[in-house]
Amino acid sequence: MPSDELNRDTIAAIATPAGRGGIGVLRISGPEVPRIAREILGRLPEPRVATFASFAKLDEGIALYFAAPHSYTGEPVLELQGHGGPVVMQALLAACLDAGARVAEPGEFTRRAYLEGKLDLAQAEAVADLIDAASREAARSALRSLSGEFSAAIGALQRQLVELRALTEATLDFPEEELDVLHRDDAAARLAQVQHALENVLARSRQGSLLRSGIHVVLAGRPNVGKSSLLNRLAGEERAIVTPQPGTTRDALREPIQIEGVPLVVVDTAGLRVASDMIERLGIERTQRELARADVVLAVFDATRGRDALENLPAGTQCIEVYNKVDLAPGFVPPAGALALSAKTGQGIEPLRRALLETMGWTSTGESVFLARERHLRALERAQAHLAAAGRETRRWEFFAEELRLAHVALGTITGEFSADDLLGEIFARFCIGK
Ligand SMILES: Nc1nc2c(ncn2[C@@H]2O[C@H](COP(=O)(O)OP(=O)(O)OP(=O)(O)O)[C@@H](O)[C@H]2O)c(=O)[nH]1
Ligand SMILES: [Mg+2]
Repeated sequence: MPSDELNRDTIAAIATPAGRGGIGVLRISGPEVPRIAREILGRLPEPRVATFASFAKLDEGIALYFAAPHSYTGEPVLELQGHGGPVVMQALLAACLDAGARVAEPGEFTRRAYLEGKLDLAQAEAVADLIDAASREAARSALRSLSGEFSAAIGALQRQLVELRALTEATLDFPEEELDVLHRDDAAARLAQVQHALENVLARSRQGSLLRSGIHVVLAGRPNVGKSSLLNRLAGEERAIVTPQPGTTRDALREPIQIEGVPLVVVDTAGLRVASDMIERLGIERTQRELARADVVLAVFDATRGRDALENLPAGTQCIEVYNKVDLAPGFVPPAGALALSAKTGQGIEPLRRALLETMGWTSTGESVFLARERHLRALERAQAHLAAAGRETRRWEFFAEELRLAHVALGTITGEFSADDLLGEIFARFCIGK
């Protein structure tokens, strides 16, 4: 269970973004909230009832009081919805600080919610992921994690492990030969079941992690092959300058796009050739840097000219070859594995979008995906390794049971059942203030 942080202060923060707004929300949480509420509002509002009040004569608006434990943090919470001007909100925050609260750190409200057992760690992370979601698909997955679907899947795996451990430990107490043989078959079958279930969770998590990260796709090719035109086509907007003159693009231009809700960043670059001037030379150096960082390279060729030699494509990076301007090359057949398209007419763009998703490892299985973080993937992989090790220990039950326990612990780090304090610091520091 999460460790408790005793002697909690009362924390306050402006929960709405900085600047002007129709409403500004100030949030306070902690043991001193009832007293501070009386000081600022003149009384403690009835819990969960929207109450119109004057806020320390600085503003007036709706006060909402949540008594512990029925609040976001599990502590007494007061939310003041006032007029969202920066001066008013700051003055109101100052009044709360004068009354004894301190300014909340990023993510501190959610951290308390976690410490109070309102959310587990995976759910707390989902709060930040929902706020930061780069696409609707990502938001939907984050909400699923927030509502506990991911944690429930982890919990189900853990229950299976506990059962198998209990059975095994019972066998340890009765080491008769017959029982041992019986258990060996049963244990192997049950272990295979857990492994299968874990693989399913891992696959769905790997898929979901794509929704978070935003894969970098870099367009590369000789000048004038139509890289910028292709970027514009994929973005659905005229973002990059296109001219018939080779060497138009000098700077790397990044454009966030979505394909089936999967976010990616497409980078247009200066065409690769021997530079004709210093600006172009610098541009081409940038292209090389972008290429070195790319998750996927789109090597663009001109279908009317065929394949150019493209040096310096990073080895080991996934690459899709496309032949552009097929509208000018009727009957053109691309080499095996390459795509033919026209940035001008849009012909062949759909297959390219599908190829991009496929190269990234996205498959629309129809099954819901988990918006997993790198941390979750590592933990699932650790659990997987321990289960594999258990599979090799069906003659030494102590070791078998120990591997199951280690797999259980690895899974427990996802929900925070087993967690280190530095991990908590790292996770919550990336939240926004007031959350
Ligand atoms: N017919 C036809 N013309 C195209 C197509 N794609 C691009 N072009 C034309 O080819 C020329 C170069 O296009 P750009 O998109 O600027 O090419 P680029 O690869 O970005 O060129 P640099 O920035 O100079 O490296 C422009 O005149 C475009 O209109 C296409 O699919 N069909
Ligand atoms: Mg260009």
